[in-house]
Amino acid sequence: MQLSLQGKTYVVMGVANKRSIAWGIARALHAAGARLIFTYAGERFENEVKKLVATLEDDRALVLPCDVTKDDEIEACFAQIKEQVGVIHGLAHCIAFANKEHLEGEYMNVDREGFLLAHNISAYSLTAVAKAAKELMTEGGSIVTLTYLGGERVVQNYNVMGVAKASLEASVKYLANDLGKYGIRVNAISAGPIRTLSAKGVGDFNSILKEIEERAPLRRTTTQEEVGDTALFLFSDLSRGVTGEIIHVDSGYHILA
Ligand code: NDP
Ligand code: N5H
Repeated sequence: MQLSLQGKTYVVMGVANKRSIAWGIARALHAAGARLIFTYAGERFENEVKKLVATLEDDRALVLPCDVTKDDEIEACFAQIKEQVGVIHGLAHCIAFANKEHLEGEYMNVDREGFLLAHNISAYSLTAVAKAAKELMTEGGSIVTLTYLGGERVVQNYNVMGVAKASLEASVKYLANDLGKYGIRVNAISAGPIRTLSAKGVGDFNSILKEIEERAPLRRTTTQEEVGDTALFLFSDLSRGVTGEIIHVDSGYHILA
């Protein structure tokens, strides 16, 4: 059965290029007939995002700037969305950032500024955009964010991002509790490693992928399509009883010792 999200509108935050997990989610939502609104952080990727969105050939799609470190940009972005579409039914938060030098060596080497930057962009931003999105989710809604196993366990080099993901996962639960009374659900997908722009330059990504292929129960690495399809489930009524949940889409790797 093909799920239909005909007549529903979703905000997708965090497409940088065609490899982005956000783009996998967007394709799944688009295939189900949803209307999509894309947000991007800086001018750096504006053209890339606009080019990609054009390939959807959907003239209802919108592309708006939204740097999540700036309250005024979040406010302006959701004011635009309100003006142009009114009601939204869901939001995909696919955003994270930490300084490269804090993603190697010992966690302890992070400084105050780097710690706060990672938490600001990768964790607080979910709460900031959930607050803004709530106002437009007048028919109920579903918010989905992305996390990684390194938020639950120590994974070499993930460091400050792991601490930020732990905060993000706790935020999912507190937000789910706050927003449940408005019919808004909040969940996270904990994805297995996928080669994206963020993962680029990460030392030894090949050996991380090889370990998954050799040891994960499903003996293969995670794809954008697998994450996209789980997001589609979380955005649809099929998951109407699910909130505050962290769903692992990682070939089962997280169950291993
Ligand atoms: P991408 O590099 O494709 O996406 C990261 C996105 O974060 C970019 O689109 C970037 O926007 C956005 N971003 C960074 N800073 C800001 C900001 N200040 N305001 C708004 N957006 C910002 O990588 P992924 O698709 O891999 O990452 C998406 C999510 O998935 C992240 O939360 C990541 O932690 C998570 N994840 C990734 C895994 C993987 O293996 N790839 C595994 C598990 C989780 P811009 O390009 O416009 O700067
Ligand atoms: C254990 C690992 C490998 C080591 C850690 C990787 C952490 C990655 C997450 C963050 C988001 C990467 C990051 O911030 C990179 C930036 O410093 C530099 N890159 C950029 O600025 C690019 C151009 C833009 C688009 O990136 C962002 N984020 O804006 C984890 C891996 C096995 C899995 C993984 C890669 C997880 C994850 O959370 O992404």
